Amino acid sequence: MDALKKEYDASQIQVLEGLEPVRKRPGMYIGSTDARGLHHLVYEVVDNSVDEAMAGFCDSISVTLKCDGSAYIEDNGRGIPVDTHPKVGKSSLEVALTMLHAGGKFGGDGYKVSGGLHGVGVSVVNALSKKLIAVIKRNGKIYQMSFKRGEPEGDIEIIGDTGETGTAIQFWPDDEIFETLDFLFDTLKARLRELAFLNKGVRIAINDERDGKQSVYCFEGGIVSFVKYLNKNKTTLHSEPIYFCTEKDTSVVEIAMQYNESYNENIYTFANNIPTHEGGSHLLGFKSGLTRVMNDYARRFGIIKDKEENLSGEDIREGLTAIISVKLAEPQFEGQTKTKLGNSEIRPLVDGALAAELKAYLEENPGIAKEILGKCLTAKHAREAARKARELTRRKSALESAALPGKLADCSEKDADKCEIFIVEGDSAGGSAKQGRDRRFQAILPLRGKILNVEKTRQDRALANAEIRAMATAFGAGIGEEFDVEKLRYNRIICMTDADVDGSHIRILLLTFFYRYMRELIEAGHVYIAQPPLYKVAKNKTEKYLYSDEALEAYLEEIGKDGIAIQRYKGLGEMNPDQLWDTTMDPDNRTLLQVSLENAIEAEEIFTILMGDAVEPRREFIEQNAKLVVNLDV
Ligand code: 0RA
Repeated sequence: MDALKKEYDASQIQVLEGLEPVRKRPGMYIGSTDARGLHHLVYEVVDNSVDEAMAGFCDSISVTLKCDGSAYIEDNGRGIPVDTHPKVGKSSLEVALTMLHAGGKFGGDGYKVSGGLHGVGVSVVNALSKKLIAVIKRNGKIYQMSFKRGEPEGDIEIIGDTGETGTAIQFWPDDEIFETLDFLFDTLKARLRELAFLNKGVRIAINDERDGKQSVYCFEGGIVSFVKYLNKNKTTLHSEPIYFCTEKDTSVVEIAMQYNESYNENIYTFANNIPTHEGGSHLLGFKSGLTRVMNDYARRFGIIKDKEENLSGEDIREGLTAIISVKLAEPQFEGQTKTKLGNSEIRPLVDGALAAELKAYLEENPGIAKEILGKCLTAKHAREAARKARELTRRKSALESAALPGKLADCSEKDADKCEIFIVEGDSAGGSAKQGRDRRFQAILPLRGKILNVEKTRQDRALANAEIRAMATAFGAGIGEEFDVEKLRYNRIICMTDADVDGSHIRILLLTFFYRYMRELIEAGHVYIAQPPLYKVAKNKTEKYLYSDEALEAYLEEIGKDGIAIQRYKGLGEMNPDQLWDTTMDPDNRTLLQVSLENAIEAEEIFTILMGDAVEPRREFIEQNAKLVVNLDV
């Protein structure tokens, strides 16, 4: 990373303005003031520490969640400078913490690679904290300075001597700004692990003093370890990922890739450690280079015949897991969510580097090359079959004037925003649901038997499956590559399954199907899980439904155990239509869980664990599958 090292002094910090705008419009600087924004505060500080690591001055970062609600982030970098800033006459530390900086953290070429999500710097964290304490070890001394809602509480002080260097920032997020102050260990952990993968050799620890949970990450293999981690529950085609790192001018391109036997493409891209969900120039370069080199090789060795068409990009990426990580001086983030890398010079750089490296790899490993290309060829044939199957479906439905599935009980309302569809397992529960529903806006689609496990099925067979076709036609938004969320006929898709192990299995099969074939459905928050009651407790003339074992216990505690009758519901079918409406379907009474996709890497892991070949991790997971969902009253 030598290309990125730059000498730095305080005068290179570009000063712009005070922090009032941050407190006035926090969303502009950290995206939102909900849980997501709250966690961004931690990321912002950590990103600064990671920048120190990228510049080669820091190899250990720790995050501690304190019992008093604060977050404490410490690193062993050079320490934020404390010398007097020539232009402002204040310490650089005070400037860094109380002033907003132009176009990213530091202007000019003072400090080139900047990670922070919005590149806004620690001053934003300070502005949005009711209290912040910075402790700097530098020049043989320990300095400390405290702030309240962004304002200094006194001068910078020397509080001791030290032979070490580093920065420690402790902050208490402001309850006047944030809707929630609860840091989530798992959320932070996932991002810190990602950062540790992306920055090899940097030790990143998280320690939750509220409940004693802790994790430490340090990966000597960097993104090679990342790819192995992503493939850990899969069968791979070659034991070591293909890896290379290329530097040009001030840019660095690092790629690790490994094929597995699954049918999924699993590529994650980053620019300066920031996930680029919308892709961009680095991803385009990767794809074009990959497609060209694979086709060239396949032609040269007669794997595809002269008269045959080329392999498509999708054929080549089936079963491919890859990490593309670029680091560059001035990243341009574009797209709707500002997660698309715009820098056009990166595309040829990635394309060229990948082409050269991969070509050499294939030539040196002819056995692996043959395996990979054999898989690409199978994918090509399956895709051709799938296309035929899709065309058949489309022609057929055109003939039948886009007939809805026979077992769908549709609603009368046509405005998707008002409509919901219950996916119900089995005919008997389907019957109760059909009778109990409000037919104006609630549709019911009963599914028969087990849903196909799409994780183990190629697309052509999945698309031929009757239950899958019924869902696709009922939703009306297409499937797979053609899925278009705008065409959805119901904006709430509600999985209503029994509250037992079978029910949860069916639910996971459904979610897997949505995730693989209609991912936007989940991303846009259209998928929900109904919560049927587990118990009915009757005493004298009162009846009460309870939705969990804890709720049952608490209730029994409250009313006493004399003269009561407890009914345990094993399935939806045991409830009559009125009961099903009252407890599970009535928007005024029910609780729905909304399925969310916060972290794609974790979701990927979950679906692989659940639906892949290994049995034990699956059993463990199903028992606590609530991890996938967040509670939300609708
Ligand atoms: C500006 C300049 C230098 C380091 C930093 C900022 C810095 C900021 C943070 C925030 C958290 N940890 C940090 N570590 C370092 C370089 C100073 C030099 O040239 O010695």
